[in-house]
Amino acid sequence: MELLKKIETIFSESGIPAFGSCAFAPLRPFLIDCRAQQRIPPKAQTVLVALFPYAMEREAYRGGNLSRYASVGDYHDIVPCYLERAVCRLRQSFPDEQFESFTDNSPIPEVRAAAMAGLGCVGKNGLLIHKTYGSWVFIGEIVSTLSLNAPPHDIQPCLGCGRCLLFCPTDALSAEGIDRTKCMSALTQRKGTLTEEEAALIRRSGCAWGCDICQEVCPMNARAVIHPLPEFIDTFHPTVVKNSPLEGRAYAWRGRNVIERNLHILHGREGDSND
Ligand code: B12
Ligand code: SF4
Ligand code: SF4
Repeated sequence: MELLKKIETIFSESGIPAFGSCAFAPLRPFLIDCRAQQRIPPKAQTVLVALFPYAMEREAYRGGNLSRYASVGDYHDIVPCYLERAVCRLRQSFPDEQFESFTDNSPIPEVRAAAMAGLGCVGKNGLLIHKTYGSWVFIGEIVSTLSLNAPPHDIQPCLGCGRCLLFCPTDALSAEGIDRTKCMSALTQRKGTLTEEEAALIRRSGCAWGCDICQEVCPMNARAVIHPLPEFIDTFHPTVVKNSPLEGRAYAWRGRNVIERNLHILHGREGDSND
């Protein structure tokens, strides 16, 4: 308990607003096959999971053409700064232990890990829903050899109202989970030429990158506390136009062609010259 308190203090002093922990062993069968797996310490015992709220008030998105996660600076740049601050302090306090941080490009199935760390329930939309911030959080984690012997949390389901399934524009969600080939978020990130049907879906969504529908309709998000990290406030920009700088944005990783193809689908020639 003492140990957990100390770690909690380290996370909170690192500016991280929500923290939990779970054992590494039950996650092992679910690890995502990726290069970053090599960074997991061979004697990993614990996953320290952190949440990073990013949503602004609803009105702030009016007139924009980006999903909420893409409206703020790229979390692949921002979240690691927080995690590395915590890692530095952890290494000072526990010099004999190993700590490796990850976010998104991570072998850890982050929604599952966060739920097992007691940070919220898992929605039928496949997302982690925190009791204070709702699902508008990024997840990051530190895998460690430190042993906490924390009692495991059972994964809790959401309210189960089914609104996310009902409103998903492509029927990507079902009782079996998400069909990622159908998800609009994946569609906006796909390279190459889209079919007329796929282009029509993007046009209807009004979104040049990502999709928020299964979160917007979720009643568990209705009272989400809006308290984004300062770095997300500073980088908030809910609209992308042709020739917008890509650096530091979540839509940069697929290259300029993909985001500009989507803008062309959404705004036609007007989108092309809207700079
Ligand atoms: C690949 C990926 C995608 C793909 C595929 C999504 C998917 N869910 O498979 C695409 C491109 C579609 C995508 C879209 C989005 N993503 Co994404 N994605 C990932 C990534 C990199 C891996 C996901 C994965 O493969 N998980 C492993 C597979 C095997 O999990 P799974 O079998 O589906 O397991 C699920 C179920 O089994 C269920 N489950 C397990 N046990 C139980 C028990 C009960 C009782 C219940 C009910 C459910 C349940 O929960 C698990 C998690 O969803 C993660 C980061 C990571 N490393 O985890 C981010 C991540 C899940 N994405 C994230 C985000 C923000 C999004 C978008 C909201 C972005 C947007 N606005 O467009 C959308 C949301 C789409 C959706 N409804 O999921 C966040 C989610 C944060 C949160 N609050 O949960 C993550 C965690 C990234 C991060 N670091 O913050 N994503
Ligand atoms: S992000 Fe959009 S397309 Fe994907 S599951 Fe949610 S509502 Fe459906
Ligand atoms: S919309 Fe309903 S079913 Fe879907 S995640 Fe939210 S509470 Fe669960």
